[in-house]
Amino acid sequence: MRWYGSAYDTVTLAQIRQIPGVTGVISTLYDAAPGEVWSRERIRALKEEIAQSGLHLSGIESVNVHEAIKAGSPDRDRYIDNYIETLRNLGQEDIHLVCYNFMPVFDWTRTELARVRPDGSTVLAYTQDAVDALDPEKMFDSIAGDTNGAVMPGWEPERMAHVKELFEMYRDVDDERLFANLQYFLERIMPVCNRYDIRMAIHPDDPAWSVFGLPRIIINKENILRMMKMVDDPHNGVTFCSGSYGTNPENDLPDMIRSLKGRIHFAHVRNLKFITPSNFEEAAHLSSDGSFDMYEIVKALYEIGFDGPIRPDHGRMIWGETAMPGYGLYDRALGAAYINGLWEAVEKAGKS
Ligand code: DNO
Repeated sequence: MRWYGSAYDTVTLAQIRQIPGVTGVISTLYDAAPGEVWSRERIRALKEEIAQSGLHLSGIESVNVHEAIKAGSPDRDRYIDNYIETLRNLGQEDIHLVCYNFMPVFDWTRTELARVRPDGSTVLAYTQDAVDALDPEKMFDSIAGDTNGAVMPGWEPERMAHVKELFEMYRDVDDERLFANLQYFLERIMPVCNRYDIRMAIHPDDPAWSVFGLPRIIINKENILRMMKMVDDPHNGVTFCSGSYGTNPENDLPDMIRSLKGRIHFAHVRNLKFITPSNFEEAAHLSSDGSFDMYEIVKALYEIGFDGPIRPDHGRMIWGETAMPGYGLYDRALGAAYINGLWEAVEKAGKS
């Protein structure tokens, strides 16, 4: 399960501990700004707090990448040096998985955070027309009212206050330039990843296409394989997020998983329901509630010998819960139980 830390999450470690089959959490220092060095003391305190609840810290989501690195600004080396120091500190504290993304300006993008479904649950949703009609500077304000008081990952108010300047940084950055900036970053961090055996797991762009004209590259099989070859080291790997790659119905999810054998270090498993190809809403994890065949996704992960952490992803808001959109307890707990059920079924079918 993803857990944002006791200062930010409405869900407690004690609650997570009681979800059957959940043994660990993926967490972060949520208040650390991109570019900041994480101290060993703070990492250790997070680890110990989690261990005291009977769980373990399975990895970090996310150590965010400073915009100067993504945009390739002249001061990027300073921020890469800091990133390397954070990785070294994580490695020395025995943490070996780091999820990050390389999306310019906005992390994941949704146009509604609480669309009501027929059963009264609410979900996050995306409509391309709504994005096209929106001034990017207003994007933050348009979602800020709907967050149930939570700071949404990737949508920190301090960063969003500078959206205009952030856009300016990317004026000359196209997809090719973004690939080159990613390569530069990875080549610089691989030595520390090798030394401490840290698996870097890039999160896909969500949705898997350009929004507001910004470049976006981690969107399909071709690009992700290009990225794997560009820095051909097993520590350069991916977070396979079904809900993000799945935003583009042309992405064949089980096929993508099979093509990434050995390079998927972390899996986010969730379902989406398409209304039209560019209008989708999130769904319960079950295949029958959305558009994906979840059995085939889990089967593909099993068949490639995936051995990293797997977690339920965004859940619906149900049973009157108030929490960070997508990150309540109840529906994610149902998702965890379902994924465990699929895994058991696939495993036993494989042995029979
Ligand atoms: C949204 C998440 C993303 C993800 C980052 C990884 O709910 O999936 O914010 O954690 O893109 O860096």
